[in-house]
Amino acid sequence: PGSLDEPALKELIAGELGAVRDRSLGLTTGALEEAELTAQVSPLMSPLVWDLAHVGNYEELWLLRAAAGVAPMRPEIDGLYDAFEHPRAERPSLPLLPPGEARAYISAVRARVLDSLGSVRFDPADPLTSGGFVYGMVVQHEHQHDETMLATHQLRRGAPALFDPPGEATQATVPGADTPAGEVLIAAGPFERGTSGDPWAYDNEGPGHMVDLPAYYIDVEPVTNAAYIAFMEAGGYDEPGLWHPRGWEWRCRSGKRAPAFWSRDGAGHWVRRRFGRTEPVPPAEPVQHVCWYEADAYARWAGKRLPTEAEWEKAARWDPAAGRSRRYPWGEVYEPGRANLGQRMLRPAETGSYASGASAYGVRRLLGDVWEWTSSDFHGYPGFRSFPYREYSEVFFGPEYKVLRGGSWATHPLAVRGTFRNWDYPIRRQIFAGFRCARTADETAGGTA
Ligand code: AVJ
Ligand code: FE
Repeated sequence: PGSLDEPALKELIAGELGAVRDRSLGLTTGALEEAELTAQVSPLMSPLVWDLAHVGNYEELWLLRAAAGVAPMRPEIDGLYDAFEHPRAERPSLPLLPPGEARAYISAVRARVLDSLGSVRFDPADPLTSGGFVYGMVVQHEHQHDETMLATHQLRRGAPALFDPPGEATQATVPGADTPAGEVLIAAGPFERGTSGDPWAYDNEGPGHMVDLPAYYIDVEPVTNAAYIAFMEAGGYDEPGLWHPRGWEWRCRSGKRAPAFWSRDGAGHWVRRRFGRTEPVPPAEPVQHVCWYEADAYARWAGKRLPTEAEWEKAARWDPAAGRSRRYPWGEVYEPGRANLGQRMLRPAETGSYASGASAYGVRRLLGDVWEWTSSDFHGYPGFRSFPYREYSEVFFGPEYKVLRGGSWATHPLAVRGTFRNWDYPIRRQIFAGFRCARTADETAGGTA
C-alpha cells in the first residue's frame, strides 16, 4: 500500500474488504448448520457467530464512527462484542445477534463503509487515515479473526465442514522432504529490528531500531513431525530435566504426551484429527499444535534452545550485504509462490517446499506454514507508543505472553510481514503454532553449519 496514490489505495482497500468478507462468510456457511454457529466448541473460543458480528462491530467503530464520523448504528450491542467486557468462555451465554441478524448487521456496516470511503480523506497529518492505516487495520483484524475461526473449526467435533482444495495436497509433497535441513550461522553484528515507516504496521512493530546480536545458529526449517516423534519416543515427555519448571507442572497437570489432536491408531501409528478427518501424521510437515512449553522441552532435548524474538527477526529480515532489513525474507514485495500463507491449504507444507522464500541467510519458511514460538516475552520496543488503542497490544505487554512470529498457513498475507508480532500464553495449543531451534555459536565453536 505504500506506493499507491489515494484513489488506487482506495480501490485496493475496497477489493481487500470484499475478499476478507468472502473468507469470513466461507467460514460460517456451507456445510455448517446454523445451530453450530452459536455453539461453544471450546471454552477457549468464541462461538463463530460472535467473531462474525465482532468484526462488523469493530469495523463500525473504526471505519464509520472514527474515520467517517458517522453516528452509531447499533450502540446497544457494543458491549456484547467488546472482547474485554466478556471473556471467550462467557460469550455463548450472551444475547448475541443470531446468525441471520449478524450477517445483516455486518453487511449494513459494510455498505456504509463503501459509501463513505470516497469522502474520507487520507490525511498525511492524521495517523489514523494516513496511508489508509485504519482501513488496513480493519482488514487485518477481520483476517485475524478468520484465523481464530479456523482454530474453532479445528477444535469442533462432528462431520467435516472445511475441505482441502483439490490439487494443493500434492503440491505440498516434495520428494526426500523429511531429510533434516540443518542450520545456518548468523554472524555477530547489528540488524534493524521493527519498522517506523510501514504504513499498515501495528504499533507494536515499531519504532524501528538497531539491535546487536552475538553469533548464533538457527535451523533452516521448522521442526518436523518426524523429529518431534523422535523426542516423544526418546521419553521427552517423561524427563523433568528437559522442561521449564512451569512446563513440567503443565505436563503433569494436563497429562499431555503428544501434540493436540494426535492419537494412535490400532496399529500404534500416530494419526491426527484435522478439520474433522483422521489421517496419518505426515512425517515431513512442521509439527503444529504444540505449546511453548513443549517447544522449549524439545529444543533442550535437541541440545538447542528456542530463538529469541530478535534472532528470529534477524534471520528473517536482515540482508548483510545491503546492510538493511527486508519486509519479507525474500525482499520487499509479497509474492504468493514464496510462502504457504492465506489458507490455500488447510495445513503446513512439507520440508523442502517454498525454497524460493528463503531469507538472505538461506533460512526457509519463516513466513507461513506455522507460527513459530520464540523464547521472548511480549514487550514494547524502546520508544513504543500505543496507537490507535492500548487494547491492541500494550495491555498484553509483560511476562505472561510469549511472542510468536511468521504467520501460519491460515494467516492472510496482508496480516503478516517480517516485523509482525503475535503473542499467546505458553500453554496454548489450539493456534497453528510450531517452532524452530537455535543455539548460541560460542558454545560450540567450530560446530557444523
Ligand atoms: C494479535 C492474534 C493476539 O486474536 O487476540 C483480534 C488479534 N486483536 N482482535 C487476538 C486481535 C483484537 C489478537 N492477536
Ligand atoms: Fe477482535
